[in-house]
Amino acid sequence: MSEANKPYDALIIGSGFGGLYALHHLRDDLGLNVRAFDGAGGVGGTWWYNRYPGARVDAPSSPFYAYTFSQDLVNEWEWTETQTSQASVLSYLEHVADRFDLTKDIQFNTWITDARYDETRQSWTIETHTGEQFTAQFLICATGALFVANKPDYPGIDDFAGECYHTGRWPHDKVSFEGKRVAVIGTGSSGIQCIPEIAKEAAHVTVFQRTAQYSLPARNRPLAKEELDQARADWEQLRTSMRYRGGWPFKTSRRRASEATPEERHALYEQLWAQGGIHLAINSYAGVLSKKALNDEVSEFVRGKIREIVKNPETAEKLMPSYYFGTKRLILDNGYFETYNRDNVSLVDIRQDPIQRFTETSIHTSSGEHPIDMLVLATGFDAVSGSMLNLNPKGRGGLSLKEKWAQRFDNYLGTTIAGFPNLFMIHGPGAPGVFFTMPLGGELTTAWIGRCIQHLRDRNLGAVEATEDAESLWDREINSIAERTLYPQTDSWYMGANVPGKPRQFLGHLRGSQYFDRLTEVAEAGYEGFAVEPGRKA
Ligand code: N01
Repeated sequence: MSEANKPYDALIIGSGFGGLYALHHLRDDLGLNVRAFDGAGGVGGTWWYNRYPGARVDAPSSPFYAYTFSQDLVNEWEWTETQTSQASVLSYLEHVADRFDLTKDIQFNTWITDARYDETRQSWTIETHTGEQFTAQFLICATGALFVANKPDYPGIDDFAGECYHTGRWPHDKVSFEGKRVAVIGTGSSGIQCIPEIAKEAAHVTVFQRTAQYSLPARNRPLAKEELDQARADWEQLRTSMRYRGGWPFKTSRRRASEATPEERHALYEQLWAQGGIHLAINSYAGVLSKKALNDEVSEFVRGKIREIVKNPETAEKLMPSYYFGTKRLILDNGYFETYNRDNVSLVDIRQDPIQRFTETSIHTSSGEHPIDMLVLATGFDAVSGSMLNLNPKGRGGLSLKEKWAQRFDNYLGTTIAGFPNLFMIHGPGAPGVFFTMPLGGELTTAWIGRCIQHLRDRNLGAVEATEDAESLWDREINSIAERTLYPQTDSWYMGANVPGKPRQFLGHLRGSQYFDRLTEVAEAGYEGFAVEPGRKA
């Protein structure tokens, strides 16, 4: 029997952290017949594509940005730095794929061009770019929260004749910057990670900045053997802490700002800045992301640090962020602001001096022409909803996801969608996604999906589908959490504000631990908010 004609229980799209674990759990723990697909030539998802120089996990990661489910895996993998590099995460995922014998069930270099639900057969059929079809009762979309590249459409940009790379689609062959005049557009995590590395080699780097950013020193360093051994010894307890502390094993501060003097607060900010990582955001005082006055104080502290680091006062002023600290993804850098002290780096604030057009060899802004040899687009992604819309599955009655999500990304629990029975998303809109450690978040979501599938199988049920009422209540639930914070007041990819024309909606669940409690409650209440259908095949 050809692979395409085999009867599958579940099909998985994507082989990043989410898809790999889904394959392992559904196949090896639940005994389902599963096949996975990936458009890339290997496993890794985000880590397969984002190979730009300086790419690292944007959190104090090792050994926590990793799978938690296997103590043996934890014991055998040697993390070497506190802020893991892309190459290291990718090697780890390749190791996981080998160790759990996952690769044999993944079809690489395969784009899924269509996915349709058959109401009579209660199953999904997907089609690949070569015309092969596969059918299964369940479709698991591990398509990636940060996958679809956001590319600016400045007049003439396609006329540019030099090398052009998007950070999220970086080539596998080495890119040389030597002797080149490089333009970088975008100063999110990707831009801020790659600019210092490109500047070390290029003749000149011109950064085109739309929004000045808060970025904190990563203070990346070698991970001591004793630290790693301690984490291994305490793994079960750390894993539980991560589950109940928003994805990381660190305690967040409950200190009250009102109980400290301004001088004491400043001294604490200094100490946390020196410590590096995300400590300034999570370990200063309670409410940095919800109380304006406190947020203003922390914002001003970081602006002061930028002024201290950047020697040219005019450049420093252009680098002053003005949105609420932490309401865009916090960035950890390795010498970003220091890079502006180099002679071969200059900064264009495109809010003051907008990009007007491209030519074959240059970028024109309102103040003049910038001749360049290479263009690096660090302009981010159509985040969270983009990869699902790219797949555009067709659900009940042929309803396409593009139609369903034309105005709002309605879903239930960030993982299911009314009108799309038996389809599950990992890290969909409304799930904690980047607000939790993504590998662990993927494991917990997959465990819930597996439990739901088992529930159906044990009862000979053929389909499970979120109700529209449950979607509305869910939408209110996650938005009411976001509205208690300063996040919705900032234009960010969290709000869909980075992509022209995208509906404005908060795209994540801010309380990951509470979210996973909700998933358990829903399951224990007999899958509250879902309609089920008896199986028709038996
Ligand atoms: O993308 P971004 P990113 N003209 O959207 C600018 C994760 N990540 O790839 O702020 C000019 O953050 C845009 O400007 P503005 C991480 O979660 C993870 O850097 O919208 N500029 C911004 O400066 C991160 O948050 C790791 O005004 C334009 C930049 O481009 C997420 O990926 C490592 C523009 C885009 O910043 C995305 O980061 C790196 C235009 N038309 C990233 N359009 C890991 O650790 C956009 N910009 C896994």
